[in-house]
Amino acid sequence: MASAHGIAIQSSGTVTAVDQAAGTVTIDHAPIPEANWPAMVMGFKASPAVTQGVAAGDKVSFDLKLENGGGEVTAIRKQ
Ligand SMILES: [Cu+2]
Repeated sequence: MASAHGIAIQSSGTVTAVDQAAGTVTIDHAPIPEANWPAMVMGFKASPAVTQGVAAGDKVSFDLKLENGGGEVTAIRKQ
């Protein structure tokens, strides 16, 4: 099976939490077939610059760098 490690993808969802101090964002995201993930709520790494102005309840699309079963959100766009 091909590994999704390190690839950059786009997805969408609803933000459920932002923790700028911890550098995380939690998103109720759409299915991500590149990672074999169904729709789910999960936390991702995200720098404070990326989550600036983003709040729980925002519907967003986002760029995600997959890594080791998780990932880092590198851009967020409000819908
Ligand atoms: Cu997930």
